[in-house]
This record gives sequence, structure tokens and C-alpha cells, in this order.
Amino acid sequence: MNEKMFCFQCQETAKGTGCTLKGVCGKEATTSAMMDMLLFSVRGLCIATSMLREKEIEIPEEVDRFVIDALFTTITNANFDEQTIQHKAEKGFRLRDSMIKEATKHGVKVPGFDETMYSGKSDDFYKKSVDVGVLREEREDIRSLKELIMYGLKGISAYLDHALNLGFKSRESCAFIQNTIAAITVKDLDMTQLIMLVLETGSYGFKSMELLDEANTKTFGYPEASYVNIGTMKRHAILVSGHDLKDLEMLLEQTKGIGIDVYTHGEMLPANAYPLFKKYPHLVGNYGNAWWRQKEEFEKFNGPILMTTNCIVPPPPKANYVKRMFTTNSAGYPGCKHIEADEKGWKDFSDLIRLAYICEPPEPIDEGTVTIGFAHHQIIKLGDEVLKAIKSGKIRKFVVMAGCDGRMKDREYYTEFAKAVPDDVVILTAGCAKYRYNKLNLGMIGDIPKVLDAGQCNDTYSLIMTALWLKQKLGADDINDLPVVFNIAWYEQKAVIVLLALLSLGIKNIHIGPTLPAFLSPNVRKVLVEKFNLGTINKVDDDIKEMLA
Ligand code: SF4
Ligand code: SF3
Repeated sequence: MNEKMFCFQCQETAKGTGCTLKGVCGKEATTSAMMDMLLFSVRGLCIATSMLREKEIEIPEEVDRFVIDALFTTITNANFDEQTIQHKAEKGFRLRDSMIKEATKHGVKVPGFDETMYSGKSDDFYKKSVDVGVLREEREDIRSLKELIMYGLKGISAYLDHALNLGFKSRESCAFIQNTIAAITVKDLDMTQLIMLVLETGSYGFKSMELLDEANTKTFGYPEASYVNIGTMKRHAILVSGHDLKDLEMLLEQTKGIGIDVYTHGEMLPANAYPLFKKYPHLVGNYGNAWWRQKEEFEKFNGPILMTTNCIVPPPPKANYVKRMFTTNSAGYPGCKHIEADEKGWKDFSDLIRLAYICEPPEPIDEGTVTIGFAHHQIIKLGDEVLKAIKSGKIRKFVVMAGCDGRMKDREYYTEFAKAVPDDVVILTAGCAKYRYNKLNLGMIGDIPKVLDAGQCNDTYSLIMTALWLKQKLGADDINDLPVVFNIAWYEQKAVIVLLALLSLGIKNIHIGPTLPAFLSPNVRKVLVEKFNLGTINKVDDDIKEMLA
């Protein structure tokens, strides 16, 4: 056996079954081992904190933050920096030990599992990692459901992290994450119990998106329908990618009036629709497309790039932009400077600013504009028009095409699907999936754009709110009776939590693609198909007929 690692958490996993030598994403086997150790330390820590919580003993804020960061760090394409991940695992064991000590102080005995007793040091981590990865659970169906829950919790953690950076915290969600990790580690849960936990994870996913929506809109205002420039200007510039709006705000403040432009990239595009960001004239537009095209686009951008979250594509060895790339939050890449926040959450971006002055301005790769800003508040503002269009038959259906983009060729399906959507059907989108069709100028239905972009993947919350608003206005008894269908593209674990959130709301007939997750065992797939009519995608023509009938 040549296997050096095992990871099957994303859509691009090798052969549709699992990466065993090196990640298709570029993750090295040794980095994967360190991530397994990090999650191992988190499991031990969560066993201790869940017992403390049972006794109503307060868990330090540092522990909640650590668990969120650790889970986010292991999301696909977030962090490739093995040394950083090792340090995080070491910290995980330290925190675990201090929580166990705290438990002992309160007369609580933490049971002896490998997760709570392992005492190896970092030079033992690679050896130990062999026993603690995904395959430690031998029962395929149980493993499948436990990993489904873990991936959902990773997605929740990412959203909680952005909310936390804006000062919005949910202790309840932190407790749920830690109690759930403890439960799936130590309890002998059967399939039925695990499926219940999958749905509960989904409902916490919904809550985390709601919290992030609250954090973003209370801080930056309600997104407004906006045209965003996708061309380039002539000045030196900095590019900001990822999901974290707080980072963008700090960077815009530090680059005010100094002759530097700022562009968004990838999942940061929706920032351009928030009223607060419109107040910065040097936020000049969006550069490029979805994450997987960053190799060519970052070369051409010429200036410094800030990665606030996933998705990072490992730069090729000769890439000219490695020295221009910076990471922050849970993101990391070896050789790229990581920018930490101070104790008040402030980040110093002066290294990027200095570098921007000596870099050439960006090379143009697009021109014109894209239309964004159709989060729930904006759609509900258009309410009467939307309802009139539905009643007059101008809008017959809505198709939710949220989720991720990816590099595989079969994702051309989504471009073809969007092109084939009839003129009386509105596409509701969020996440980086939209880059497959958001520059196609698919037209308008009256005054309503045919593609309504709500924002980032977490803004699927807005699409759900739009569906619930329609349910109320159209007097439907059940969300499944609405003229709304779901054709979701997935890639990483944020899309997993989006899917679980939809399932937890009782939404049925969701299609996910381009393939079903490798981590769903045949039996688990069967349950999801039987219980929720979960489907995948086929040929565009057939799907258009079936979904939009
Ligand atoms: Fe493979 Fe995806 Fe895991 Fe990367 S994240 S190692 S591509 S399954
Ligand atoms: Fe995209 Fe990574 Fe998932 Fe936030 S940025 S949706 S793939």
C-alpha cells in the first residue's frame, strides 16, 4: 500500500473517492497529517469542554476562538502552512490539558480516551497521525455521517469566525460545535441518531449564516443593487480576496487618500454592494474571477494580494506573485507573510502598502460591469415588482444556483445551464458559483435582472429569506410548494453547511453537483435520496426540462 494520507472532504477529491498520495488541491501528505493531528487535539479539547459545560462551568473565550480557527484552518484551500498547523495542534493539546485540569479542580473526571490522554510531542506527530485520521472509524456508514457532521461544523466555524471579527459572537453555537464533536468522538451513536445530528448541524448552519448576515449588515449597511466595475484603473493597487469584510474595511481605512486603489477578488466581490464600502472612492472594482483562476490572474494583477480566507491555489514554483501574496485569519501559505491582528483586532497592512508603491498597476483582463447586491433586503424592496411579475406570468420560476466554483471541466454545465434557463425564470445565486455565468449579460425580466446575486456563499441565507418571504406573500403552506428549485454547485465545506442548512429547513428536491460527495457512503446517499429527494445533475437539456417544468 502506497497510501500516505486520506482526505475526501471536497468535490475534487482524487478519482472521486479520496486523495491518498497528495491532495488534488495541492495539500502535501505531511500537511494532511498535521491537520489530522490538529483535529485530534480539538476532539480531546471538546471532550473536556463538553463535560465542563454539563456542569455549567464557563469556557474561556480563547478556547471557543481556538476551536473555530482550528476547524477553519482545515477547510479545503485555507491553509497550506504545515508549521503553523503544527503549532496550532500543539496549542490544542495545551488547551486540552488546561481544560482537563480545570475539570479535575471542579471534581469532574474526564474519561481516558486516546484523544484525552495522548502526550506525544511534535516530533511524534507524523507517526501518531496514522491512527487518528478519517479512516480511524472503520464502519463506513458511521464514518460517512460523522464526517458529514464535521464538514458542516467546519463551514459553521468559517462563518462564525467572520462574525467574531466584527464583534458578533454566539456562545450557543460554540457550545454546539464542541458538544457535537465530543458526542461523535465518544458516544456510540447509530445511523438514526447521527442523521438527527446532521440536521441539527444544518440548523446551526442556518443560525451561523444569520449571525454573519446580522454582523455584516449592522456594520456595513444593507447591500444595494449595484453595478461593479470589472476593468482596471491606472494606479498602483492591492487585491483583496476571500470572505472577511472586516479586513477589507481595515485595508480601505489604511489606504485612504494615498494614491493606491483597492480591488476585490473572488468571494470579496459582494463587498462592493455595501453602503459603507461605497464611501471609499479608491475601492475601484472587482478583478478576475473565481478562486481557481488565481494563478493567471494574480500574475497579471502585479500588485500585493491579501488572502483573507480560502480558497488559495498553491502558486506554481516560478510564479512571480508569491512574494506579493499575504495571508491573514485562518488562511496560510508557506513563504507568504501572515498578518496577525493585535489584541484589539487591528491589523497593520503597511507591508502591503509599501509593496504596492513599487509594483506596476494591474493589467486589464475584463471590461464593463457586473450587477450585484440582491441580498434579501434589496429583493424585498423590489417586492411589489417581483410579485406583479409572478402574478402576470412574467416570472414563472426561480432557480437557486448558489455554491462554489471549481476547476473541473464538467462545471461548464453551470454556464450552459444558465444560458439555457428560459426567459421567464430568475436565477438566484450566491457564492463563487456565479462566476460561471455572471458576465454573460443574461438580460432582464422587465426591470428585474435575470441573475440576482445575493453575495457570498454565506448569503445563501438571503436566498432562504427570499424564499420564506415568497412563501408568505404567495400564501404557500410549505416551502416546497413554491416555484423555487435548487441546483447547487458544491466544492468545499462551506457548501456542505449550506446544503445541510437547506435540508434542516425541510427543503426537498435539491440537486447538487457536479458530483455527489465521495464522503457519502452508498447507504447514506440512499437515506438522503429517500428522505430528501436529494439529486445530482445530468444533461443540461434534461435538467432544464425536469427542474423547470
Ligand atoms: Fe483532496 Fe479535497 Fe482533501 Fe484537498 S481537500 S486533499 S483535494 S479531498
Ligand atoms: Fe468559493 Fe472557495 Fe466555496 Fe465561498 S471561495 S464558495 S469555493
